[in-house]
Amino acid sequence: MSARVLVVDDIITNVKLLEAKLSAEYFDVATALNGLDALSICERGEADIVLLDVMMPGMDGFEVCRRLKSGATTAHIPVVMVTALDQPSDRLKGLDAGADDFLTKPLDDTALFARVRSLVRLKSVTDELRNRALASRRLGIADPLAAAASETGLNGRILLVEDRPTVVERLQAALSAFHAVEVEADPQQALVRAAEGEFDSVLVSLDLKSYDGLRLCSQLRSLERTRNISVLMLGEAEDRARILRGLEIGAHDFLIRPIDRNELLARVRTQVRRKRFTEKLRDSVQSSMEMAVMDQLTGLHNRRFMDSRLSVMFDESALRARSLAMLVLDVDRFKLVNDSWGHDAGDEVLREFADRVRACTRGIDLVARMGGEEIVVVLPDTTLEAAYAVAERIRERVEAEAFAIHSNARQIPVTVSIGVASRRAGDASSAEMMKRADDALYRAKAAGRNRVIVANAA
Ligand code: GH3
Ligand code: MG
Ligand code: MG
Repeated sequence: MSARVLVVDDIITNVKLLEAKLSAEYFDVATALNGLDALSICERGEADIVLLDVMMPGMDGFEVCRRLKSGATTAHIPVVMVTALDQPSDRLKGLDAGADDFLTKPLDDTALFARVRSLVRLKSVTDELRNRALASRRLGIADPLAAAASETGLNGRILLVEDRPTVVERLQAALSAFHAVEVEADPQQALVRAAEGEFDSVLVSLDLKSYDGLRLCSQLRSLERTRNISVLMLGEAEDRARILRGLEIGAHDFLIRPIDRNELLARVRTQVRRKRFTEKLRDSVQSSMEMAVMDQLTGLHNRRFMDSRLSVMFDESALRARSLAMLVLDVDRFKLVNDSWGHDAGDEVLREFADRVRACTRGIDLVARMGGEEIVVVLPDTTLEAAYAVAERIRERVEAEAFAIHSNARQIPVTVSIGVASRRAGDASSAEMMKRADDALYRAKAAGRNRVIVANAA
C-alpha cells in the first residue's frame, strides 16, 4: 500500500511543488491550505504522515501540531514541520508541540524522501497495533489510545553510547534533569545492556574510536529484545550519508554535533514518548488477547475458551482411545450470599471458590468459569472413578473452611454441588458428555446439595 502524505501550506505554489515531488516518488498526496482542513483530514484517518508549514495565517503550524498530538485519534500520525528558515527557536517550538521532525525550505529531496519513508515505515507498525488496540476498546478495556496519547515522554531510561568523556559529561548533565541516564563506551557491552535493561532510548555515537556506530544501530533494530527501543544517532554534519543510511536501517532520529542542549532534550523526549506510545498499545493488545480467553473476576479461563478447547480435547481422547472426564460445579444457594451480604461479597466468594478448585486440579486440567457461580473442569486421561475423587476433594475443601468476605471481616459457610461424567465410546461429541454431567449436577441439587453425583459410565 502506498503511503498517504498530507501537505499543509497556505501558499498554493508550495503545495503544488511538494505534491509534484512526492507523487513522482509514488506517494499518494492530499493537500490542505489551512490548519482546520488539515485537522479534519487527519481525524478522518486519511493521512499517514503530515508535512506541515509553520507560518500560516489563522492557526499556525505549531498549534496544528499540538492539536494533532493531543488528539487520541491523531496522536500517532508523524508530523514533519517545514520551516522557511533554519531557526533554532522554531525547531524547539515545533519539537515542544510534539513534531517528529523538521525540514527546512528550500527542501532537499534526499532528506525529504528519507524522512518521509522512515516515518511511514514507523507508522505502519503503529497502525497495526492501533487497530488491535481499537478492537480491545470494543471489549471494554480502558481506552488505550487516550492513555497512549497522554504519555509525556519524561523520566525515560536512556543509554548513551559514547566514548569521549567530555561529550559524555555534557550530554549526561543535560539529560539527567529529566531522565535516568546510563553511559556505555563499549558498543558490544551496550548491546548486552540494551537487551537486558528496560531502556526507552539508546543514543549512539557514529564517531566511536574502534567501532562503527551504524552497526550497533542495525543490531539494536534487529534484535528481538531491543527492537522496540528507539535509536537516536549522534553524528557530524559532514557525515550526512551515514546518517541517511542509519535512518534507512531503522534508526529513529539523529542529532548533529555540536549538539544543542534544547534540541537534544526535545528529541529525546519525542523518542521516549513515541516508544512508550507503542508500548502502551502493545500492552493493551496483549491484555485484550488474554481477555478474550480469561475470566476477569476469577482469572480462570472463560466460557469461550472452554467451548473451543473442550471439543479439541474430546476429539483427541477419542482418537487416542484415552479416558476423559469432566466436572460441572455449582455453588449452593449462591443467590442467598448476594442477597444477604451484597454483590461484592458474592464476588469474593467466587474468587475464593475458583482458587480452591484450582488448588485441587492439575496443570493439564482445563478449569473454566462458565458464568455465574458455575465452574467446569475437564480432566484428560482421567477415569470416572478418579474424577469422582477429584470432585469429592473439591467438595470437602469448599465445605471444610468458611469463606472470608467483607475483606476478611466476616466468614460464611459455602457448599458446592458437583456433577461428574466421562466420555463414552458412543458419544458423538463433547456435548453429550456435558449433558450427562449437567444432569448429574441437577440430581445433586435435588438430593439436597453439598454432594457429588456421578453419571453412569455406560
Ligand atoms: P442453587 O443452589 O440451586 O444453585 O441456588 P443458587 O442461588 O446458587 O442459584 P441461582 O442460579 O438461582 O443463583 C445464582 C446467582 O448468582 C444469581 C446471580 O445473581 C448470581 N451471580 C451470577 N454471576 C455473578 C457474579 O459475577 N457475581 C456475583 N456476586 N453474583 C453473581
Ligand atoms: Mg506559510
Ligand atoms: Mg448455584
